[in-house]
Amino acid sequence: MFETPICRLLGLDYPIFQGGMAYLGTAELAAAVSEAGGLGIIGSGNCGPDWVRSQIRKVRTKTARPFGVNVMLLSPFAAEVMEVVIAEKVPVVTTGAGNPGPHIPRLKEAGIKVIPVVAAVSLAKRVERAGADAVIAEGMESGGHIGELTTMALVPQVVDAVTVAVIAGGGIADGRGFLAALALGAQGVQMGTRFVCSEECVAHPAYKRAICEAGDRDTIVTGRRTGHPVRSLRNKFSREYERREEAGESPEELDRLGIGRYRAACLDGDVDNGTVLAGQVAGLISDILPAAEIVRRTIREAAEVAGRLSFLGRSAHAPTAQ
Ligand code: TUI
Repeated sequence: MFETPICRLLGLDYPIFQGGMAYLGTAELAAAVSEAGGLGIIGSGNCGPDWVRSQIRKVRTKTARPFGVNVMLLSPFAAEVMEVVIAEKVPVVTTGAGNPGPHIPRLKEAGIKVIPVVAAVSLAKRVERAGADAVIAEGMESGGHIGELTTMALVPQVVDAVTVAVIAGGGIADGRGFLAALALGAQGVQMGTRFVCSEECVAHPAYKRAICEAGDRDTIVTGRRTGHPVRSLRNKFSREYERREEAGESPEELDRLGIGRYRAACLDGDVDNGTVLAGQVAGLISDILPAAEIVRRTIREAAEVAGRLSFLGRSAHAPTAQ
């Protein structure tokens, strides 16, 4: 069920991508998602080429299914990580936080499927021209670095603007979101925050707990002044950052304030003084599940919703009695 063309293109059972999250998208999580029939993705973040190579090799010891590597283009190691993914011939590369255009020809020559994350129609068109195989249209509901548009507005506009497959990301954590994304014209979804709250994710237990306890209005966007808006859970640090941002502190000072905060939250569990990157769906998530169960449940729920909607559709079109 829900076998869309992207499944055949990439060799997936289900069109469910795991977001390529820095520190949290490790070999364990990526392998579990891929083994369950989705697309697991190693998040390279700001990590160096040796770490990425070792994670790629680790995934290959755990699963023979296709997987991906996310290259975060603001990373000082982005070019070196590109060399590693090419040398290792990973099946799929996704990119984030920038325009991967210049890298696309070499990735394609290596037989790698390239699927950039875009937050606007303009970049979607540019990467399609440069040879991207599909795009992930990520709305500002998502955690981490975000654009300006919501998923509901962005996805259909990207669908109309390109001919390659579109995967929807941002604001999706269950089968309802999955089916809504398909209704918008997407061929699949990317989920990040939902997979943070999986058993295989290496996030500190306090990080997962903070997401499970969050409500609908518990995320905040900071960093608009620095040019890199980031969504995270509201906490002591984000409030302090917001206060300093509103007081007009310089982007340099603000950038300095943020150094090491994400690592502190996700690896050391300092969820008060660290940055807990999470999407608006944090309020929808209240349990930690095996990654395979997240994939299965999403598909099962989507099938149930599709059944209900098709029934509604039939009654809407039925001729009225008398
Ligand atoms: O990249 C992400 N999410 C991330 S990256 C990250 S690490 C980071 N930390 C602090 C500041 C900045 C980054 C944490 N979370 N998602 C994919 C994504 N890409 N969202 C939005 C974009 C995006 C935005 C603008 C992609 C391209 C773009 O414009 C590029 C251009 O040149 O037009």
